[in-house]
Amino acid sequence: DGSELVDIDNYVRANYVPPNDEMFGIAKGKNVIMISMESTQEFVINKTVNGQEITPFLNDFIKESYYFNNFYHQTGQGKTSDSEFLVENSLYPLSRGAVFFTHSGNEYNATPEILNENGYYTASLHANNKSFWNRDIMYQSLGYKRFYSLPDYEVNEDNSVGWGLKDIDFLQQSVAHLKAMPKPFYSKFITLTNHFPFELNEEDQFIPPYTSDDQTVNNYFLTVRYEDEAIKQFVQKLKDEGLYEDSIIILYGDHYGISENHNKAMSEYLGKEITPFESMQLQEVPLIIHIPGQKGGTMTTVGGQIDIKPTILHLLGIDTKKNIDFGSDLFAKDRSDFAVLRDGSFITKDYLFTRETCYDKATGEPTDQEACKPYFKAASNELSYSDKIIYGDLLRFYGEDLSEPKSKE
Ligand code: GP9
Ligand code: MN
Repeated sequence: DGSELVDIDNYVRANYVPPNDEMFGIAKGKNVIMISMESTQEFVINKTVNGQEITPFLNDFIKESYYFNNFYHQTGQGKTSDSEFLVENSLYPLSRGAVFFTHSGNEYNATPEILNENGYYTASLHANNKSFWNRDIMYQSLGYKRFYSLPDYEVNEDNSVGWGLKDIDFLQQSVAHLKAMPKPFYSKFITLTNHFPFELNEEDQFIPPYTSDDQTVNNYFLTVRYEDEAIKQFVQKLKDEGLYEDSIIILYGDHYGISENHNKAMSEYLGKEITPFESMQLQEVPLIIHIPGQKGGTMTTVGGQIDIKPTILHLLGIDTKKNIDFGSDLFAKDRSDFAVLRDGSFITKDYLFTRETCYDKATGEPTDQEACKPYFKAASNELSYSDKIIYGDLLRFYGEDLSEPKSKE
């Protein structure tokens, strides 16, 4: 029965943070265009290679958007699929394997399902085989009305590289799909060109390459620069087609692209040693939310992908008080600065805890364990309660009156 959900429900209720009145419903009825930026880490934003910006478009776009610069990916082995899981369920992925494969038959209460109930059309768009990461099956559990996958795109040798259709072509071709959708729509785009090993044709290299002896890192800057161009052209097309003003645009990085195997070149690029503290800071990914008519600004709150679901729902004016969400609205005034990563590391306003060491964020140096101690319980509760929900398929009981003890038969 649902008794196992009672404790968890109490925990989530106790941690509920009410929305910011000034932001709640500010995008009511607007389309949602969300882009998962493949392997895009925060460290490239507002940075240069050989004096040239790596993300010139995003650097400008940030100035007219809300930009969260202390935002972390929380994915595990399920990589992109884990980020999708986090963003749309406000649950943590699993510590091993990909929940998209292992628990696709569970009951969920995901953003697409909630938005269907609120009059939205919901679609995911990704120019890859539909069964990759078991998406075709999992998307049914998440409530997607439509999955535009490989057969929905014109893919040939000229417009492909690496993993498949190039981002510029993918996003350009996708606009026709957007135009055909009933309004308002919630749409999620999953980019691909900036995927390891970051292959790119000569004609798509918009900046001169970085010249370390690490080819992966050198290539990464080029494919991030290409992705930036793809998003720029996409936004322009949204404007040309009259979709821009009626849509909020949400961009986030799905997970890291540069692993610790590349610390030598990264240390050279960043001009500092990559300590465990710096490795954690490299798990930051960009989050950009553009709302038409809003000036935006830089938001320094510490958060993660788990916070996106309540954030979006509140912007659209949808209440989340009864949801089993582990994240909280990033615009909420009373939210605590807190992000828990899947390996149990966590980040607060002033401290960062990883590999049994507590770091002072101001100095990047280890500090007294006592400073991190107050957060240990919360960090482990977050992960273990979320795991319980997934392993027990507990959202089957969501919506039942949990205060009524069920009679045993
Ligand atoms: C595949 C794409 C990339 O469809 O989402 O997956 P990843 O390897 O990044 O998890
Ligand atoms: Mn990915």
